[in-house]
Amino acid sequence: MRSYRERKFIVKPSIPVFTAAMLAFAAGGCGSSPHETAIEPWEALLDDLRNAWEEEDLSLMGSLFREDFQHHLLEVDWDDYDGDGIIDEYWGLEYELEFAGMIFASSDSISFLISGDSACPWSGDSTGVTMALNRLIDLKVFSAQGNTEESMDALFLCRPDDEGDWYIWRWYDLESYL
Ligand SMILES: [Ca+2]
Repeated sequence: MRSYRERKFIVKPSIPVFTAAMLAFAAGGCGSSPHETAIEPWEALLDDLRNAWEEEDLSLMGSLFREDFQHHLLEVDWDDYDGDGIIDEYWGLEYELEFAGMIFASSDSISFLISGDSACPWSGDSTGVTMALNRLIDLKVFSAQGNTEESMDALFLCRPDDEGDWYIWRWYDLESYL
């Protein structure tokens, strides 16, 4: 796997991917539920995503996704990650874990903050079971070789699998600020 992520930490403006922006628009207008006391399954997933990153726990991270998981990248990050000669606009579970493992291997500690509380049924799923969550992610990686920071708007789509267990189905990078 190439060391692609360094490019992602480079400070430069980026243009949101059109389709992802449309998805964000479709997910707009969602309300939060400030009066809910029990944590919703999709919120628990994002809490665990944070824990997996900060505790550098690939096992936990792997439990948050399924085989059909897709992480859609900003256009500046599109590349031929699997070497088949075709530019990849997203990657799946295997590359998500490989990417995280690469970051973990080179870091002393990681801060992975997720902010935002919107959640609503995703308009792309007529059954209404898939939840759309817009979040701001602040990722800081500390290492002896230097620290890196990334701030990213992202859209997560969460849904239950055949067993009824919730998982992160899609992750869309929408806009990078650092
Ligand atoms: Ca490819």
